[in-house]
Amino acid sequence: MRKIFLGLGSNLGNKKANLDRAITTINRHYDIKVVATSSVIETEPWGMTEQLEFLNMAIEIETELNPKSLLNEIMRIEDDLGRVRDIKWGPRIIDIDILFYDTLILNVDELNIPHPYLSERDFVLKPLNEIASDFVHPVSGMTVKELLKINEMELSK
Ligand code: PH2
Ligand code: MG
Ligand code: MG
Repeated sequence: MRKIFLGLGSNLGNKKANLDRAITTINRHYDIKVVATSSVIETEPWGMTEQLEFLNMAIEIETELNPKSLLNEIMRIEDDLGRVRDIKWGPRIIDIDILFYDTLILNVDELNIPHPYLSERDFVLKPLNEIASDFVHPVSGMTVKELLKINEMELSK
């Protein structure tokens, strides 16, 4: 079975409700099943720091959709949940990112898998480590557990 992981984030409105709705909506999709969910963690904004704290989590899904179709479906779900696309890395009701699509490495236009900033983001690695600690990053060859450890060492410098 292929291992596909998504990262979820929200920092506008009722953040917990937004994450819950996202999971419900994803799971209701005819060709996507949510098979694992991490806990929800509160995180400091990364990249653009002048904004509200986020709630973040990671989930594992099963789907037969190819990466491009999966991205399209995810963007449609974000739109349905009221996502407005304006500032890069800015505040959002819901953000759903493809983190890993099994061992696939893909960089075309707006679709970059594995997620390009994954290894630098503790708000991704921490929840992901709960459900995918031994998953191997197909580019670096390191497990999520190892990436989290390195990330924590970098942050404590
Ligand atoms: N998402 C961003 C930018 N910064 N910071 C946190 N803590 N959590 C996020 O999900 C997040 C962020 C762009 O997608
Ligand atoms: Mg994102
Ligand atoms: Mg996104």
